[in-house]
Amino acid sequence: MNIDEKIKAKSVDPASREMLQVAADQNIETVWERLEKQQPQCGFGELGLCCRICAMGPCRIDPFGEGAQKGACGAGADTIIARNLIRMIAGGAAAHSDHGRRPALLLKDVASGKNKNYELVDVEKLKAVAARLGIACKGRKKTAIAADIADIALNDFGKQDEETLAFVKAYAPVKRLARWQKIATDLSAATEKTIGILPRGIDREIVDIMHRTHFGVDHDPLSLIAQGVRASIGDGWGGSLIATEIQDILFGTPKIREATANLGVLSKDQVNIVVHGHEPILSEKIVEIASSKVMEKLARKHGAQGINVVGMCCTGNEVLMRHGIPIAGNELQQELAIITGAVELMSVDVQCIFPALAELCKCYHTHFVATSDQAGFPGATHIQFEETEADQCAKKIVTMAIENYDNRNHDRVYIPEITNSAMVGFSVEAILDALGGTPEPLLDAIKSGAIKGVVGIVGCNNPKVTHDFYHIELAKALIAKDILVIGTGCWAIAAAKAGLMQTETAKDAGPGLRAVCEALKIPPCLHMGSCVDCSRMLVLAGALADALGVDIDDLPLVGSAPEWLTEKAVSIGTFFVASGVPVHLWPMPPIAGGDQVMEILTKTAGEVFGGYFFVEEDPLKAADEMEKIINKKRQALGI
Ligand code: BF8
Repeated sequence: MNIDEKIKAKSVDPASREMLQVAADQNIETVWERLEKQQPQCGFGELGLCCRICAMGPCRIDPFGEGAQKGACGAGADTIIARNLIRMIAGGAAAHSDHGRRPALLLKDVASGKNKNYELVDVEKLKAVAARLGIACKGRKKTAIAADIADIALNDFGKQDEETLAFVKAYAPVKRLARWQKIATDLSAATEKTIGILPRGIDREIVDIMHRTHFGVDHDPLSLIAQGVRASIGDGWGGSLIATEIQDILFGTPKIREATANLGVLSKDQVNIVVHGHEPILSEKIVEIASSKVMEKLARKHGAQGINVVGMCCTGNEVLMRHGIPIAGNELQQELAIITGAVELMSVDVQCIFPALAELCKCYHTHFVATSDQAGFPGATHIQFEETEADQCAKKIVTMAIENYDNRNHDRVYIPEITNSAMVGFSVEAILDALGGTPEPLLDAIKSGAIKGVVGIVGCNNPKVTHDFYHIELAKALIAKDILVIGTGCWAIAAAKAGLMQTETAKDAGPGLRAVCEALKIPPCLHMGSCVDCSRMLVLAGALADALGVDIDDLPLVGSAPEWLTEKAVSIGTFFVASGVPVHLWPMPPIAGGDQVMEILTKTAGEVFGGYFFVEEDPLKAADEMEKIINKKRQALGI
């Protein structure tokens, strides 16, 4: 297929390029065209200088110092920027943590016997989580242990006392916990105002942000950002971690396995069902029901060769990690999957789902099915998912997809024949297994310099950046420098599609990393899961820090969100920084209009937490900067 040069600039992914060409030929609009129509975008908004918090607004600050320097209430640039920024953190932390609440509630219902649609699949994980939380296991039924875990998790959401979250205390490394306490004490003494860093209730910290950013409450950039940090810790070491750990108990802890990635996983002659969004509770059932003999028979009756369930975004990552379900693509490919004309049904739950899909699906035979009470899509078919009727709901969805195969216009189908294989499933447990049960071999490789350090890459696609370009170039540059790359979310999907998660890719790594990968038979880029699974990276960092008797910020670790888009990514970046990890970002977040906010996030944070933000547009320069940081940390550790 001949691809226009303009399309090549939109994505480096060959399958996406083909589908963008198909879309252009059919005159179908995608996110790229819609973004183009938004140009030029508001310069005040880009710098973070627009305030819409009260009805005197919208107010804006003139970045050139000539016009207004204060909003109508008197709020200056840094107050406005800090308020806007922490509202982003609140949005991100709320999305992750509310996701975590669902499996916690489900665990409680499974434990009590109220929900018989699900089971406690991973008893080993159940006991490991219980041990962390100090719950006795000996001689007790697994349902009793599960009930205790669920109670502790649910209590962490709505706690009203000043005590730190149970999950934070159980999982954060000892030195980091003490550091957070000391930071709060020092900041409070310096400002003569009580500033907290350790999160109380997960929900409470989010409400606190909404309260203090309300008109006329907190105007101090430092205490505003400190609250953002507090809520982000409640997300990373609280809500997200609860999601990961309890989903592992309910659905199994990911193990290393082979899988396939990119739009070519859609099938020409099977019923294609795409599961898209973030919460795996329904998609687990869709995968199970779709693989049943009854459904297979029904699909054949309708002329299909079977049923092909594939994933998109993080719901896709969840079923990829646990079952090896092929992944069709990352965030910027959600529309492209529909444009293949081969999708009978796309089932969505929550987060990162374009509302444009509902209209787009009407141009094809595709059923667009929304399932969450929290996510309405005008134009979608809504099939309400209730956990207590999960089997029935999944049957209804799978049957609907099969029956829709009759309506497929085979002449209109275009599936790019492009896929790549990937080794996935690198939970902390799977990594430790691959290392022989302890982190020692990884630590030895780091100490010897075979692996110089580890970079965790997370986050999204953003049409302001050529799709997947930054993700791939950065990862390639890092592995060539003997830096192990781990990551989640849309980065992980980009890396899988680009072949960076194959053991053979070790040949493109530096000699040290290559030798380690070949000895352990692992790729140089490790898929650690969905975005809530950033908690897996925190747990790994914590385990390494504890094993060395140091704090996380002593370790040669760096984070990056190189094509970030969502508020969740802002929360993730912030909890990495709070945990002691320097974090690279691109595109530029909306903070550049405030000198004080910039200073706090790029410098003061480093002095206080050991982690800080830096921004770089060029992936090779970003990789150089990361190597510098890693070398500095190595030097300080004396390795
Ligand atoms: O949670 S990486 S675009 S899909 S926010 Fe969304 Fe960003 Fe993708 Fe998963 Ni994460």
